[in-house]
Amino acid sequence: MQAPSRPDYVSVHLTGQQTGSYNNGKQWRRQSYWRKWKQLSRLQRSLFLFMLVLLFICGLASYSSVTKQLRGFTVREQETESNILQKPFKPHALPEPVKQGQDPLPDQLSQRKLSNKRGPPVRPNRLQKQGNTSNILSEVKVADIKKEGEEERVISWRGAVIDTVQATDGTKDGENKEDSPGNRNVNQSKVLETERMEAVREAFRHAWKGYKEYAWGHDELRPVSRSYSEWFGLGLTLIDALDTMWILELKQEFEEAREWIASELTFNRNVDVNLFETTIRILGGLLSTYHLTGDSLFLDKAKDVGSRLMPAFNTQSKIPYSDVNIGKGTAHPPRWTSDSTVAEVTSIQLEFRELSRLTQEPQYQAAVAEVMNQVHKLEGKLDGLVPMFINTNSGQFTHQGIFTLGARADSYYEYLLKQWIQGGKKEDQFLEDYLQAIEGVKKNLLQKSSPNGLVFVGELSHGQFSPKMDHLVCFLPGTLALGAHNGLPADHMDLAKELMHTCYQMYVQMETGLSPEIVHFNMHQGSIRDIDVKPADRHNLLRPETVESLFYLYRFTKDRKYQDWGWKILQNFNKYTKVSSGGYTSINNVCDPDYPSPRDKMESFFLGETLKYFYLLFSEDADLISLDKYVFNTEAHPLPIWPPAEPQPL
Ligand code: DMJ
Repeated sequence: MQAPSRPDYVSVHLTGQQTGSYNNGKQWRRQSYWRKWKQLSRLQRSLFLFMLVLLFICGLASYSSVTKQLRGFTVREQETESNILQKPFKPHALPEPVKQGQDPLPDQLSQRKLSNKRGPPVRPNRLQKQGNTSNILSEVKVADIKKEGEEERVISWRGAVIDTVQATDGTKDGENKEDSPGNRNVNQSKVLETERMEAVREAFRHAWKGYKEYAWGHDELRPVSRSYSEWFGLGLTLIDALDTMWILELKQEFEEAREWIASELTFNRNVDVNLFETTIRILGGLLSTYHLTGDSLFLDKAKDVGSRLMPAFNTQSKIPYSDVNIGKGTAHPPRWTSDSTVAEVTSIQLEFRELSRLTQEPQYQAAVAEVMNQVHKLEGKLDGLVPMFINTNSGQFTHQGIFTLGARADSYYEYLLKQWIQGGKKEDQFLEDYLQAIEGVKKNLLQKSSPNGLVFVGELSHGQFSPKMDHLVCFLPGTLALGAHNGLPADHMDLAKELMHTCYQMYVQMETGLSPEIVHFNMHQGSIRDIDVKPADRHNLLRPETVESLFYLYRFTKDRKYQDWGWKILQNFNKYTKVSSGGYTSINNVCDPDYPSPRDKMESFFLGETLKYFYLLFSEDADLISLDKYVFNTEAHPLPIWPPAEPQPL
């Protein structure tokens, strides 16, 4: 083959390595390119080099984005069943874009009004039937979650006191700037309402899937190990979740649970149960489900368990023991003390009072009223604030001088107000004790943090103030708002809003956007951040209190920022606590988004309370469990407010 005629290749022969035949070898070509390069002018060479550098930079930029994508794929491919915590989800398929004004779920919206009366749930569950639609919806939501989660990460590092809504809003409650989420038009609001309520139903279904598969009929799901734990051995989660399923219109799930109660549940068991926990979760859950459904099965079970709890009151002082054996009919205090917890003995009243009203048997109400009367008269309070322990022999407060609105005292205050509301606002003693206690909180426990002035409720120990606040205290904004709604002073609502803001900050200032169990507020001038968290307090148990308060605040103010705050919290529960095989788990470390460290437990109140309050928060229907007709017990089980004319059992 002849070499092509290229005059500048003549020099090829200078190498002395060519054989005369055509040679397109590398070296040959290199040399002729070099000759060509030398023949170019300086300007041409500079231009050429410039182009090369430009190409190199562009190449580098696109390389990094491609590798990022590739890395994403690899990670996703590696996500096997053994990956325990569900990672932020990327949608595989996007749904049709929603046109303006178009409702993506029209039939769902048209049937939005939910029944809270007796009878089966009225809304045919379209999404339940159409599994695909549901999946797509969930994908969109999780895509949003990812987006919003990322934004949040930017603003929510510890120390930065910024909440996105307020920072961009800057207006007072209810006054929203044009582009703020609070100023949605009617269509946007409906779409959001549907999407968010459906997201809660989806979360419930996911939690239920885990419970059903790995813990059916047992107390609590251990979602990570795909097993269960027993506390009382009474199907605690199943009973706690009953009315949530009814309210969320999860008919099939509800029917399965009802079937288990009808055929499997027996309280005739040789087992020690905690009086308070059994009352608020089981008795409360059965009573509220009876009211919502009208199904006498639940009332029969409520009577059964209620009567089996009564031996707890057989004490010298009539202050009940903490533990009862519901099979043997015996009761006792914990092994190490004859004390009971004040919150426990004063937060069983709504349920026992209702049991008396329904059965017309006065002993239940009489027993719990006796406790309230005694506590009302006791020495050792500080401006209406109560100590944390009470002795079952003497009937006196013990461990005096320590005051908190958190663990061991919290729901005492809640039940003062709620008993007053339940009984038709006639029992003045409850109101007086409640009002006095709130003044006591203001005087002794309320402080502001530094540098940003977050209002918080601390603790007092023998006159020494501690800026420690349990997440449990976040029930207080909701309770204060409920009181204001029922005619109590307007400044209760002001305080509710301030504390609500603080409770939300307890979430957004953490790296995961989830609150720890306990925080400490900084009070000294020159602090860099308002909130500190001790290593031992970094866990999150999927508790409901903040969501509960957001629900009350939204119902009474209609300020959508509360819904938006709740939405962010739900997204973070999905992001950091959802377990891929089903269920949600408590976590050990809200400060580590890379490894929140699952605790392998889904508390029953996640289904009984947290998800229920999320659903009610996102609903625009104020008649869905109207707060003028129902009062929620401390486990989020709605009990009816007694009709005014009805004769009381006592
Ligand atoms: C629930 O059992 C109740 O809300 C109780 O009053 C406090 N603790 C849990 C939820 O955090």
